[in-house]
Amino acid sequence: MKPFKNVTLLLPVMDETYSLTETVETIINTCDKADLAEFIILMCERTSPDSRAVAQELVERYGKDYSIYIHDQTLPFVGGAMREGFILAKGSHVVLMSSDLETDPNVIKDFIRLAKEHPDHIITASRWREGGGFEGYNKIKLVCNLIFERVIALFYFVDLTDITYAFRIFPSALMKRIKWEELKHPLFLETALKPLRLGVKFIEIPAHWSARTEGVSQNSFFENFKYFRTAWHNRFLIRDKILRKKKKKDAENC
Ligand SMILES: Nc1nc2c(ncn2[C@@H]2O[C@H](COP(=O)(O)OP(=O)(O)OP(=O)(O)O)[C@@H](O)[C@H]2O)c(=O)[nH]1
Ligand SMILES: [Mg+2]
Repeated sequence: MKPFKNVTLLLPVMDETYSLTETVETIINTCDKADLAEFIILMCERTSPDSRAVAQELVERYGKDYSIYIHDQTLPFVGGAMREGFILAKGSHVVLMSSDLETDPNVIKDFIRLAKEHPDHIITASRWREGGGFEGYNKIKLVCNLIFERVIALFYFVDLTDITYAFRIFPSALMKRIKWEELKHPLFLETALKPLRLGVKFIEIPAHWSARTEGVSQNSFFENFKYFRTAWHNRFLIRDKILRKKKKKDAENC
């Protein structure tokens, strides 16, 4: 497995404006420039004109010093956006996060520090670890989330506490080799389950979740029940069904 060289940040955007700016600027201000490969702002035709204008402003303001660009997705939904991001990523590592500030950008420097020490691991944020937490999370969703996390951890024989939180840093080569299936929010769960089936090691660090202060979630409460189907489907997948066939030139990358 390759050492850490730098990281690609994937930022899907629907209706965020100042949250997107704060996300990008916090990362720029708290991380070493040499560690940042690029920011890919992922958009679709439903992304608001205000968000697009803010993204364009960021490209103009920081484009000279940092590689920041907008990618218009062709696959649908947030999972589709992320999957295209994995393919595009030029960094040795890639971060899955949001631009609504529900994934604290101050955590990125810790992801990078740990990815340097463990380049072949997945470093993942947990809201359930001591030092992490939830602010403004719907009470019913919170109880459902806790039960779901425990059930899935048991089902997969792991001691992870927050498998559904879409806030992780991965080796890019791994993400490019996996045959992703989900297009909507269950992709976030799939990004933990398929690597677990492959025996990839995870390290959890605490993170604090605060509810977004602008825009709306694209995930309805009932959509969350589809996570059970994803968990069941992936549990018994064998390696050959998870990985793409290796091309000769990729062989030494993974
Ligand atoms: N490019 C793109 N971005 C999306 C799409 N759907 C959601 N996003 C963005 O992806 C991020 C996460 O989406 P949310 O809908 O907030 O999902 P979530 O916070 O994981 O889910 P909840 O906790 O259930 O609200 C946000 O920054 C959204 O703007 C999409 O179809 N395309
Ligand atoms: Mg969100």
